[in-house]
Formats: sequence, C-alpha cells, structure tokens
Amino acid sequence: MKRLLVIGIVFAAWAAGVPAEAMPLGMRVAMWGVAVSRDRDGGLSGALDAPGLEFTTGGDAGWTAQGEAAHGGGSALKSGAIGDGQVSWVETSVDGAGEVSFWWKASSEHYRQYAIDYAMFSVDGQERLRIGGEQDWTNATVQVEGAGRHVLRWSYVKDDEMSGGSDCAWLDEVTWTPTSGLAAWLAERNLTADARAANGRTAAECYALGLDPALATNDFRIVSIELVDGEPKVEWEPKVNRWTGAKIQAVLKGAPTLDGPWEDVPEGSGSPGQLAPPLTARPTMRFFKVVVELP
Ligand SMILES: [Ca+2]
Repeated sequence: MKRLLVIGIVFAAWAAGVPAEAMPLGMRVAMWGVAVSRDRDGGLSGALDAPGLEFTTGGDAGWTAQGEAAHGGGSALKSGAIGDGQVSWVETSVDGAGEVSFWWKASSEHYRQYAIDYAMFSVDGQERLRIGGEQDWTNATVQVEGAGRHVLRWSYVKDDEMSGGSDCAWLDEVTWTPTSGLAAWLAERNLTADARAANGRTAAECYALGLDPALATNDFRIVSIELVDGEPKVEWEPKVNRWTGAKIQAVLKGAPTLDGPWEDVPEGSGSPGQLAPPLTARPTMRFFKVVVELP
C-alpha cells in the first residue's frame, strides 16, 4: 500500500539569524530549521558576542566596535559621537517570546542621581530600562512577550544642552533565549532537545518532521544544512524510495516570513537527496521549506 507523506522542512532563517528554537511548529506542515547568518552587519554582532543576531545601527551617529572598554575582554560597542538633542542607536530583531540579556555601561551628564543624558533599552519602541551618570558595567535581563517580530533597541540619548563624563554608552554580550517555538513545545512534552527516539534520531527532529519517534523504521532525516559558496544547501536521507529505487521528489519553497507567502524556488544544482538552489538573487526570501513526498 502506498502512503504519501508530505514533509515540510524550514531550513534557513536568512538575514536575521533566527534560531531554530524560535520557529513555530504546525500540525500539518512540520518544520525543522537552523539559523544561517551572514556577517552583514559589519562586525556589530561579533563585538557583541551574538553571532545568531544581526544588528543595524543609526541615528545621528552609529555605534561602533572598539576594544578599549569591553565586558570580559575582547571588543564591545560604543555609541556614536553625537551632539545636544541627538541620539545614537543600535538594534536587532527577534521572533516570538524570549529573554534578552546584555551588559551595558554609561558615562553621561547627570544631576545628583538623575541621568540627564542616558542610555535606554526599548522593545518595540517602549522603554524598558535606562542607565546614566557614571554607571559601570551592569547586567540586564528583560522578558519579551508576544508572538511575531520584536525590535530590541539600545539608544544613547542627549537632551538639548551640556555634556558630562565620557558622554557615551557601551554595550556587550547580548544573548537571546527564546521561550516560545520549538523549545517551549518540547518542554511541554517533557522532552529535551537531545533526547533520542527509537530510530536513533533526536526526538525533536522526529516530531518536527512529523515522524513517530517510537518507530525505529521511521528514519527520514536531514543530514546537513550548510552554506556552500554563500548559498544554502540541504541534504537528506533516504535519497531514494527504499522499495522502488526512485528518487524521492522534493520541491523547494521560499518566503519572506514564516507565514508566507510561499513560492516555488527553482531547484538549481543538487544530486538526489540534495537541494542547492541559487538564492542570491532572492534577497527578500529569508525562510525556505523543502516539501518531500515519501512513499
Ligand atoms: Ca546633555
């Protein structure tokens, strides 16, 4: 008896470096993903020890990487040189709920305990924390609630007169821990990310692929997901139908967001069991899904 199993695998979060744990799982189209990030932000993420996040900077002057003041060695970001009434910001975006942690420091104009110029952290434009005056490195942890995309922004803000101290802020060691998506889904089922199923694969992988982890014969799996010459390449096993020997058919779809719209992407190069599509010309596509039909 022939049984059609349609499997969707989201395998690349393109520009934003969204971690796999942040991706939601659907009932009909299961998803499995890893983050692929490019150093598109000019070293901002490197200075912040946050390779999975992509940062942009702006305002009247941008934040830059420097090594004179950092938390725990290496480099950190310093706000740009700005004048009265100006602002310098750096931001990143994340998907879903989670916890952001970072270290920051400020040296700014203040009156007694009141910061006149200050560093501010905001989520989706809403201020959450502020430091100023002579504030040495301090750790902060902020809960981010709600589904969808969130913008995390650090700003150095000056009022309309006078300066004090070094007149800037520093930021280092930004981490993002998602509390929704796959991580939360696994926790609800008392699974850990590395728990093994009967077929030897991780239970998380089996659930994400829509397989029954109790069946040792369910062994469809992703072999690798990687960047080759700047293009994503996904490889899976088995490559052919174990009974007929026919190549397992796969269709690649791409979308700008996890919610779609999903469009077919030309297959490009790739041997059976592989897809290595030319995606450089499709900068708006950030998520990719392989739909596989298994006998
Ligand atoms: Ca001022």
